[in-house]
Amino acid sequence: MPEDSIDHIDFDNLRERAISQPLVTHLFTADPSAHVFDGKIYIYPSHDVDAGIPFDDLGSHFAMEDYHVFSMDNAHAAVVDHGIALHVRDVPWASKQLWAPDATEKDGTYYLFFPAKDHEGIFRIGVATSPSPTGPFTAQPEPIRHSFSIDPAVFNDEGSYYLYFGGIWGGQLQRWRTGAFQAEGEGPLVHLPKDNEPALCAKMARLDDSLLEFVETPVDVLILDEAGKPILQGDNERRFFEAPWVHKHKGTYYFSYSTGDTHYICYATGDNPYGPFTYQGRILNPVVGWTSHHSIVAFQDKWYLFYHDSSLSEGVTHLRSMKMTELIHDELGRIQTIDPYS
Ligand code: FUB
Repeated sequence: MPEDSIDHIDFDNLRERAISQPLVTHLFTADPSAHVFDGKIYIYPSHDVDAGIPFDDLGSHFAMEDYHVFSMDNAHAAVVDHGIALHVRDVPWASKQLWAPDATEKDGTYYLFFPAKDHEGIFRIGVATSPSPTGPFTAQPEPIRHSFSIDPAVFNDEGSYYLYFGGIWGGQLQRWRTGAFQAEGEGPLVHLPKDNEPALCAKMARLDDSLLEFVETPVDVLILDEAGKPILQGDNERRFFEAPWVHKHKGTYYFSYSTGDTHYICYATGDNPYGPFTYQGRILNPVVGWTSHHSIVAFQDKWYLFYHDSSLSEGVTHLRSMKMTELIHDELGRIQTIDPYS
């Protein structure tokens, strides 16, 4: 929901109509990536702060400096804040803007994947490791080789690990169309495809055994329409903007993502982790706040959507609160669209 429309919102009424409440209120948290490790839910969100930087289309106001990890013993349990898990000052290659992270586990080591701007102002993706799911995490001295842009999401497909990433506008994905970073040109629309051209795709690559490197050059995550044609850049209500996520349900791979300036979380399905994926529909209608970003996780016998909104901060786009609600796949595998306010 755009920031200029919040003047008319009755926030008391909106908070009453919300289908779920913030999981924590002592911090602002966003972009929640949830996983189940050893029978508990762990959440890896961004930690939103107000750095006094004005709103712009490049997301400069998202000036986050650290990550906290949260856990829940079950889907209804109290949320525990495990404190600072990683700070930007402890990441040698990074300068600022710790945006949406994700995590995974392999052989007893936990891996936190995170984007940040390097010392040249270019978004890269780093990895930090810990023997505990709650950290503290130790960052690798360099970002992942050949990584770029934002919003890493790691998907463990029965022991093969894939990293999905990317985001347009402030996430800089459009600046990598030639394979090298194009620094010249102002504003978020520079270097984007034309409206009648295929949309810019999220990227993905399989990780090597160490989970610290790609084994391949990142490839496009193609989203096709019902006729088998690539979704176009001008199709703002369906094209990829940011926040990729993959889950697998009954053998089908679900690629979900945010449409950014139209504020939907949508999904597409495929029969393998590389896609292509065919557009299916909306998972989440717009929340209060400009961004929408989610994760989807199975816990015990249910599926949950983790998401965020800005209702607690009364519409401040960069002060968001993570939430969760049940997500339903129907008998045909379609995801029921969720309305965040009833
Ligand atoms: O939290 C900063 C950015 O906002 C994320 O990386 C995007 O997905 C959007 O939620």
